[in-house]
Amino acid sequence: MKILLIAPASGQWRHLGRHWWFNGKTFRFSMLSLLSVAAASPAEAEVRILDEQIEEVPWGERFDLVGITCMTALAPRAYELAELFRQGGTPVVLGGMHPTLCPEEAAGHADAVVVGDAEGLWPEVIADVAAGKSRGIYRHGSSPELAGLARLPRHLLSGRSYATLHAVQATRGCDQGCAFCSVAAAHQCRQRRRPVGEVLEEVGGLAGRFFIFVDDHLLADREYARELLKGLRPLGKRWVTQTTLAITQERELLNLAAEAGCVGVFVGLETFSPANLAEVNKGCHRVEEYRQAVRALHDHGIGVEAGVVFGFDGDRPSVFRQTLDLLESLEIDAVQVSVFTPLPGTKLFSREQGRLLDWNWAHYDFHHVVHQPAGLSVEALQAGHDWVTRAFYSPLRMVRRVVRCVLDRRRWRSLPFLVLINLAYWGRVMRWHIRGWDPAEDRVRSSCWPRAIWQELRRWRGRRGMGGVLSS
Ligand code: B12
Ligand code: SF4
Repeated sequence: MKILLIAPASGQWRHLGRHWWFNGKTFRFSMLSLLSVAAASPAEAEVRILDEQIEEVPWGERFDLVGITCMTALAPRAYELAELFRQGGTPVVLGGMHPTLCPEEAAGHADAVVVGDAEGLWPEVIADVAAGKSRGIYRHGSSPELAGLARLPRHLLSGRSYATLHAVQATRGCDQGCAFCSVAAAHQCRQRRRPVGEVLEEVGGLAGRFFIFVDDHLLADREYARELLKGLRPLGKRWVTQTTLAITQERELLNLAAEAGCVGVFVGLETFSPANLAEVNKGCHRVEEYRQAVRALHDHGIGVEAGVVFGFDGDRPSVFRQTLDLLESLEIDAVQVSVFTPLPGTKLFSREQGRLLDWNWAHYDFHHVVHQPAGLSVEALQAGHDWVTRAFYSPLRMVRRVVRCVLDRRRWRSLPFLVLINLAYWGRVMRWHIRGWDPAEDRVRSSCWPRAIWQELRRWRGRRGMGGVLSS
């Protein structure tokens, strides 16, 4: 049986990997979703993985079954591909985050939909669909345990097109209940964990020194975290992950993480307003602790990529400049800027449906305004999001970050992470001509770059405009 597994890509992401410069490679590192589906496939199946960021769909070739994974922003492209294959007589199965959260919608475009993990359901789905007896939506009775997962067939991917094929997942889900988060919704605020021994065996078998934990909150369970970190220590690897700032409250854990080879973390700071955090039920972070937490991570040689979101009800035009200044003053190493987006299936979506301006899921990628903000115009929100992205990755600021890191011996370990990720985001700004302007100023003045450089130099020297939100 020939199975084609597709990771769709739309808009400017499609075929991005074909460019020889700024081709999005740094952001292509996981593919664990389809590798896991491939691993769960029957041994006799011939499986091929296709990534639309890199390759064209082989329309001329015949497959017995097509499986497509998708996040919300990629659902329209996934549905388009599904229609085309089904018109040609090939059955299609959909899975991944969006079909898990909107299974009825996805079922209208496919022969079968898998809700949640592929493991434990996929062989049955294949057999049913091949026999023309699909039950439509397939769900687990209860979420399966993560012990004994099959070995991932990483050889199905071409290493040249990815930053690394060494992505590993130790846990699934998150124990927090942030209202905007698809992970919280899909996993019902629960986290499942693989046996530490199996994770260590997988990591130990990876060639080279660097790998990525794609977990959403790797260090959520302290006991598990300690055991995992102690086991990682002798392997001498370097790795990055996502977590919350809670890790910085326990020195022992932070020391262990550093000794285990952690050189960078992504943390969703989201906003510098406590009221905004409360609006989305993000209870694991306190704004007044940001500064100390980031400092503690830096002191342990761990770089910090922060996620920030604009468009909360409390945000006004001044929020963009203020956030940029605070990110600088905290010495954040990299930032992922997002627009407030109620994703279908989340608590936020149920609450905010009445304020949605755009129902095209392709725009639910955190970079388009799809929701009516309370204190900003749609134009200002888009412009401010773009402007902060560009300004944070201006060459002047990037050089400053590198110099700061080089001057602090404790941070040297995280220097490669910092340089790589800054260049990657800068490349994105260049390739996609991200511009914007500061909504607190008039458009012409804020786009005048000699003036912007002059202001920056003044700010650098004076450290002005810190807003007084953070404790020192
Ligand atoms: C790694 C990652 C990325 C990586 C790589 C993604 C990739 N293609 O491999 C990168 C950096 C590229 C990325 C980018 C983005 N991401 Co992302 N990403 C993740 C992350 C952290 C882990 C995904 C992963 O590897 N999981 C491990 C695998 C094993 O688990 P899984 O995906 O759930 O797969 C299992 C099941 O779902 C099922 N399954 C999955 N697919 C299929 C298909 C079939 C046919 C079947 C049967 C079953 C099946 O079986 C699998 C095994 O059990 C998730 C968080 C998460 N927990 O999902 C966010 C996440 C998926 N990303 C998200 C977002 C929003 C984005 C961006 C839009 C962010 C941005 N602002 O730019 C971009 C989109 C880029 C684009 N347009 O293509 C959101 C999606 C929300 C939503 N509802 O759509 C998530 C959930 C993060 C979050 N907290 O909200 N991401
Ligand atoms: S802590 Fe992060 S992964 Fe967990 S629910 Fe909140 S946003 Fe989602």
